[in-house]
Amino acid sequence: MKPKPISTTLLSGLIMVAVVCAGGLFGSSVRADDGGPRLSRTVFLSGLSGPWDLAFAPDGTMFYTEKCKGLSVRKTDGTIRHLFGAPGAALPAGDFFCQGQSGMLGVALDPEFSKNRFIYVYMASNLESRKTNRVLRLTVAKNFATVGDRKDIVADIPFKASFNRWGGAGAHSGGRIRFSPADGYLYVATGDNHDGPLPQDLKRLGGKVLRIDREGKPGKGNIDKPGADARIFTYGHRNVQGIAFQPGTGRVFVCEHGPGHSDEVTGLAPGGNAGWDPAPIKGVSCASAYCGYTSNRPDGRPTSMTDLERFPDALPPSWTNRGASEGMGPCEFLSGPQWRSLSGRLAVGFLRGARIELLTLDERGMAAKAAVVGDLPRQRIRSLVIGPDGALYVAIDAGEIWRLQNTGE
Ligand SMILES: [Ca+2]
Repeated sequence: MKPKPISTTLLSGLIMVAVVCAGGLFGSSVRADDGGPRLSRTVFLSGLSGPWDLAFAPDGTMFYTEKCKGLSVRKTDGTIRHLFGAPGAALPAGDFFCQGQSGMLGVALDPEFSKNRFIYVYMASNLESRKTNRVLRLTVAKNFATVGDRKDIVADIPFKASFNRWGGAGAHSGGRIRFSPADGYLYVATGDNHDGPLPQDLKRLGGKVLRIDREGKPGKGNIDKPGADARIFTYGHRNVQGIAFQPGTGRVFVCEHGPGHSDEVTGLAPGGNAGWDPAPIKGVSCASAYCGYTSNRPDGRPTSMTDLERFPDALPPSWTNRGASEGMGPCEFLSGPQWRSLSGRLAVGFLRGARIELLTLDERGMAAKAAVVGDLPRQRIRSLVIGPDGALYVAIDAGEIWRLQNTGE
């Protein structure tokens, strides 16, 4: 999210999605009402440093990442142990570093964790002279005190190595990782690194959603295009921060930062192009050859998050925040009887927007309604995860993890 859009003032939590979209291309833009549901909130953990993501074992043991510290675990008796990453961890990683938006980001547990004890993290690594983002698999000891057997299952996700006109090193790294309960594959969100051609480049892994097995091998039914890296599920993304699987359908939705004019929620389909192409079109020049904050086209219109003129088959967004980009972050479906009438809604967190919205999707996967969760402190929302107890756990940049429940309706 850089540079900052002009007026960013939010009035009483209203989203400024405003514009009714021309041609009906984005019929999914809906304005949130701010009289949305109120959830009960307790602070589950505090005193953390930049918590980025969390994942639960079936018994309630919680693993969490902190961007510059690494991976830690909170056992069900409340004890905490720093497992992996920075010095002081049970297993330090000499190649781990944090810079800009990068560091120890997503975490996911293997669907068969109880049997294989596998955990996965997404982290920045300087193991090779060219820094990359990696997906690592580790094995957790029975007593949760240590991890070992590191295996780097994806080692070649691009990393923005140096500052340019558009921001510092480590920008736009994506970083969310989630296993699909429907197909058992690991989905990996990557970012465009402020690199113009990267999202539409099918040989490189930035600006993509990858879909792989637990060894890092391509999933069956991924992209089917000549020369494409077979680990790619969808391409043409800017900086996906949230991955969520719809209960009942198993369909995957991603939540993505916009460049100052629109964040997006998008339902994915194999091989789909999400329509982001910040490379200059012929006759246009952009600083550092990246048009993501300006225009990639001769007529000067802002580079579109979903360019349906140039990519008519692009994946249409389910929801778009066309008034401003507010740093859309994580997303997660609410599911289960404890959510009552809210079950099935997609919870979406915002960083700069500092709120959680609940989207109601129609049968096509398009947002039909949106509501802001009421009475929450205004904090940058970094991660949303449903725990084994059915509650929604929320990591905020200010160093806390909350537990939200529906006790109101
Ligand atoms: Ca898009």
